[in-house]
Amino acid sequence: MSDDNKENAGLSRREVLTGPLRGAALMGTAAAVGGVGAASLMAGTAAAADATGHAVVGPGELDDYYGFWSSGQAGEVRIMGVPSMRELMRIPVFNRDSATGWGSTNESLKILNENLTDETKDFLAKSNMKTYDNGDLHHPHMSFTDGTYDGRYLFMNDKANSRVARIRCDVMKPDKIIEIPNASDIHGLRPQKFPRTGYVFANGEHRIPLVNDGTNMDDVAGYVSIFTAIDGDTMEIAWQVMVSGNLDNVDADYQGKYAMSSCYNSEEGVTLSDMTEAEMDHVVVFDLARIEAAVAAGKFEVHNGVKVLDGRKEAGTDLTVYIPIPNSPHGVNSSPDGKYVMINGKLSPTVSIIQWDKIEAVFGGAEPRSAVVGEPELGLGPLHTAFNGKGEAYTTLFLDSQMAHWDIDKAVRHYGGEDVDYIIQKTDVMYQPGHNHTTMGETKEADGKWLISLNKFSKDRFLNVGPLKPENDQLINIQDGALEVVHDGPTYAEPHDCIMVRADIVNPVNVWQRDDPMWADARAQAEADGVILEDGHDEVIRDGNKVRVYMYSSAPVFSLEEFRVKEGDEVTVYVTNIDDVDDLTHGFTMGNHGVAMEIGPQATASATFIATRPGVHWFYCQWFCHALHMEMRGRMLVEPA
Ligand code: RUQ
Ligand code: CUA
Repeated sequence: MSDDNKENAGLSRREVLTGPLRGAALMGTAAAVGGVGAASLMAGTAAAADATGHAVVGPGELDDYYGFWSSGQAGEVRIMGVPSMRELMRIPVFNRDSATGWGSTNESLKILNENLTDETKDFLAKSNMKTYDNGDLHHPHMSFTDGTYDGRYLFMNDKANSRVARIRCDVMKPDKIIEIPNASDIHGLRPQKFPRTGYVFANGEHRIPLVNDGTNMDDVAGYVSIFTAIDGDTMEIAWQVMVSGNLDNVDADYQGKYAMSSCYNSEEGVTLSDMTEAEMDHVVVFDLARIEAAVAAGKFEVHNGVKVLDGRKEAGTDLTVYIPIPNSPHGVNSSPDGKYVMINGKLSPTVSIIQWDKIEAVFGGAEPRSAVVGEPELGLGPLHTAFNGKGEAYTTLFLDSQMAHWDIDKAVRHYGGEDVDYIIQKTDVMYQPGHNHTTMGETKEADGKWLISLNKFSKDRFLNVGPLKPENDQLINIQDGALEVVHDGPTYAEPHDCIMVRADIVNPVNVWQRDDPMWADARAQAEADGVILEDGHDEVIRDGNKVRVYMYSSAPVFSLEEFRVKEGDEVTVYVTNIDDVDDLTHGFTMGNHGVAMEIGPQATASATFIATRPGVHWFYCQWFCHALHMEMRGRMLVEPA
């Protein structure tokens, strides 16, 4: 691979095959491309549909969209190609990962642990845990500028351990993970759309005592849920607001004025029958300017270092308004024209259409339901709504296992008393859809090309794999007004939500920059030890019983073929990959020590372990890198104490 690249003077094979030189290059590399026909290689990248409507992205062709899929309780983000639905990459975030060493390298542990609360650090230490091993990642969303994706970051929640993470889109790795104090179990998460992100809004779902230290556990009425605004640039918490009801999902408007969250359990009960008693629950609207003014005026209490304001219903402050919505609303989805926000009924067969520009009047004292301008009845179990940018919406019906396609304007007119039918069509999806999404559908650039249905059950659709069945993702072509399922494929737990982003917006690098902040600590330590990481030199530094082993990798060798330590030493191995070739990732696995790490081209990675096992231990490269990859190994010799 490296040789091909060098031969073509820095052009990747793809550039050669699709660029002006392709004729000549194809002749030269015909043997290398093997069974793939030259015609298909030259066919360009546009995804088309074949005669039966199936999405066609031929071998070697690129997709039109990046899909960023969550994975629920698996804790990672997955990058998909849309419309081919090929899984392109997995990004470990809240989980631990054997291939990349996420959760065991020093670099990843720093990101996972440095922004946890002191209580959590204490809990982990007392539980003998290096970090949390699990996460529940529901909602991945990209940063926005001026109402559309800007390709800078992805943000996502962890419901399991009340965290919010950020992924850098240049390298597709997390760079910040923060715990949200005072809140319990972050569920809904959305970035501010306008003027930019700006804030990232995060819903603490479960109500807990505001100072949750065991002093008032039985005072259920005193529990609160907490809405958090995070500064997306610094990943610091800007402010929090106490709210009535259980915060579920959230979205922002296109003017930068409001965020809105759905709440179930307006009853504020703790049992299922308490929680579903009332006919109406509500959404809560946050007025960003009024909240910022209250922060500036000092109208907050500080808890765990965070400014907390009171936006509960009974507090009667001007920070929030509550709009009644039928029983247990769930998804909150702003329409791309900026006019409306859809509140999906869940236990009610309706979607409530709220008009953003009627909200200011509600803050001024108007009847809260006056902001509701439509309430179409769509079917059983509406959970989430997506848009085609042409005034039409698609709503998942969990209980009916259907997707309802409807006309927004007609639904509003129907609510106003006109006799119009707003349902355009419905199609079956298999089975029990939760989230859906359209290409660019949560931005002002919604393009109406593809719709995905993320189905919670697959039942008998695939070969039986035992009691635990996969879920089912279905891709639906919505380009010609039809609703045609063109892909139907199993997925592992649990692609809860996703976004689909036009490929030109996302521009990751191929090779790391040597001065990347990811390994700033390793660089600082190396400098203190008189080692220059990129110099291509190796060194073993002893510092009491701490041993720091610096080496570099260049296919197919590690610069050190052996190093010696003593039983009981704390060993840190730093590996710098000095190869600067696309796709030339090395690994470092220390046999029988639970240590493995990925080292991308031009990256440095490190891991620390205690050498308790006298004897010979082989380390090896676990990312296939060269014809002599198997030979890429060396020995750690641990002398008995
Ligand atoms: S919520 S299935 Cu966790 Cu995204 Cu609606
Ligand atoms: Cu280096 Cu395999």
